[in-house]
Amino acid sequence: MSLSSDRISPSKIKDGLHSLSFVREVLYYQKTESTNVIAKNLATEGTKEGTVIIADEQLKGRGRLDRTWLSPSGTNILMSVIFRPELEVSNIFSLTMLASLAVVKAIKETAGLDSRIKWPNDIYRKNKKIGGILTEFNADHGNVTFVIVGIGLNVNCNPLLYPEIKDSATSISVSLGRKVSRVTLAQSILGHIDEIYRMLKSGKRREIYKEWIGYSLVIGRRVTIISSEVIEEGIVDCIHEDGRLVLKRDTGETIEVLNGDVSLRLAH
Ligand code: BTX
Repeated sequence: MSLSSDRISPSKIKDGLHSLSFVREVLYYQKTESTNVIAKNLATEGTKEGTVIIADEQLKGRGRLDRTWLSPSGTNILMSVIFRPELEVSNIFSLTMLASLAVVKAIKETAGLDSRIKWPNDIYRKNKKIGGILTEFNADHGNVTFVIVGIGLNVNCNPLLYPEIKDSATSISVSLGRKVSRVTLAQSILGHIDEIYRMLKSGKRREIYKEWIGYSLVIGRRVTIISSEVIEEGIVDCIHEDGRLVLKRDTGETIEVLNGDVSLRLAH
């Protein structure tokens, strides 16, 4: 596939999305600080849900806890979506679930590859990170006013070029041995977002959760969880619908780890 055929443009993306009720507008930036920052600013100004911001390059791509999201220009999917769900803050994890499920399904649909979800927000291919979700929100009296779901997916990049992630990351093209169309992938992700969001709005949160949990990389696995200064080790017993992870320590005692300031490593 030539690079020019993989250029992202709003019209190319929107062309394949006629039947989607959710996607209202696609905004494209060749280079920006972070699509999540743009989306947050737009949402604060009142921009409607279904607005999608896509960039070819981010100067300050962000992960959780102010970490950096790396992505060479013009190779990957860097996308943020504005939602205005009728949701209590305690259910905000539903949007992270929705996005990770949409990404896993799109990878399968477009590239034929299996991937899994590593709680709380990462997409893994075998034991390497291929994508991540950054969910940020604004609330008023316990009710969500908007949610920004940022999606970073390694599509055609070679993670070996970045010393920081060369051992821990992979991409679709590395897994597949050939490049794939970012436009097709982005359309597929948005298609699945549309479908899953409709399920969420019609009260099918439990069904989304059940499907999401089926893709979990960590359930039943021995893990080390680093949460702030505290390190916990044990077997992942379950993950609740609201994102709480239940870890069984070797003593048999179970503890809950909340979504948020938690990173998780698979133990050897
Ligand atoms: P995270 O905090 O789980 O992951 C960030 C960590 O992942 C980094 O500290 C680094 O170790 C590693 N990492 C950085 N870049 C990559 C990469 N390309 N592939 C694999 N591993 C990497 C995950 O945060 C959430 C990332 C969301 C990114 C999207 S891109 C569009 C939107 N805009 C924005 O600024 N962020 C989101």
